[in-house]
Amino acid sequence: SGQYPVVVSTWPFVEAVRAAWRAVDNGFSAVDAVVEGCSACEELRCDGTVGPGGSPDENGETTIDALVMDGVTMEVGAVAAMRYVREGIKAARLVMQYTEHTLLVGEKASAFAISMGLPGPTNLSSSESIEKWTKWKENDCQPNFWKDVVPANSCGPYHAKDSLGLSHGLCSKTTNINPRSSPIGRHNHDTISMAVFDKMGKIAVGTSTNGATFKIPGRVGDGPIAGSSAYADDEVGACGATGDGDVMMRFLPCYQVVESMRLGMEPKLAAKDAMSRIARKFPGFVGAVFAINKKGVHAGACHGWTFQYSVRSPEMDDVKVYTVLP
Ligand code: SD4
Repeated sequence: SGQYPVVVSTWPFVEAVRAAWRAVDNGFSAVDAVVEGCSACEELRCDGTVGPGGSPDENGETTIDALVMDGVTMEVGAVAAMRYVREGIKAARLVMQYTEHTLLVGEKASAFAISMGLPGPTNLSSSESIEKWTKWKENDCQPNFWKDVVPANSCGPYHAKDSLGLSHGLCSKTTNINPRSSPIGRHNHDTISMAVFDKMGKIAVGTSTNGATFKIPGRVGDGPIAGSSAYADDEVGACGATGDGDVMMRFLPCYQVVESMRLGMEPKLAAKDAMSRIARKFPGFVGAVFAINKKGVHAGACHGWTFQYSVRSPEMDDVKVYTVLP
């Protein structure tokens, strides 16, 4: 019908939405269009943080978490902490399309992606990511993701090293471990999450991210978790999320949003409710979701920051960016 296709994305990732729009408008499926849109963001390195060369971990390495979900078949493909392969969303799609699995991780995810024809192994660092990491290491080296108590005989934040970069004995003490103030912010958020309704009204969602800046190596965020960073159900609608994935993945906010809409809640209320459930337990958390129902009604909600999401639908001439205040 006239209300489709529709593309929605976190943040003002206008080029990514245009790429997905071109795809659906040319008759591509929702899944194909989501892959096109998220790939565009990876190639453009949206905000300097999605895709290769984005936010490094404590060791200076950049990795990728990505997810694709088909809201008709409820099939999901995802990769987490993927190294050496630049095309996260395409790797996720390969998992969904060619395997019975849902999530592949780490080096084995890379090996799978490369075996299926994606370019690699390649270095995911960029001059920007190396510079960012070097500065962090040389200056404050503030451990972002450690609680203030670590076992006495452990190295704790193991990047706590001497001026030569060496850890010795039980590692030099870090004086200043911040209790968790959210390290995620507008310009180190690193995530595209996108929903597409194709011409037939079929829905797919996708996510691609480098995760959290200076994360502990091995950390996997909400990006590759269906129901957390994104969720779609053809009968109801879709949701995409961004923010502090370590907290958000405990609540599956996008699953929550879709289920609330299934019960008849308007997108705005469903989105707000998903945020406030998290905020009740973690008042300092930073995050946001967008929600869209089958009628094409969309809304956003956020906590701890101002959120923007982008939409392209048939009655618009171009992508429109919506701003949501906390
Ligand atoms: C993560 N959710 O890995 C991602 C990061 C993000 O806005 O979305 N930041 O936690």
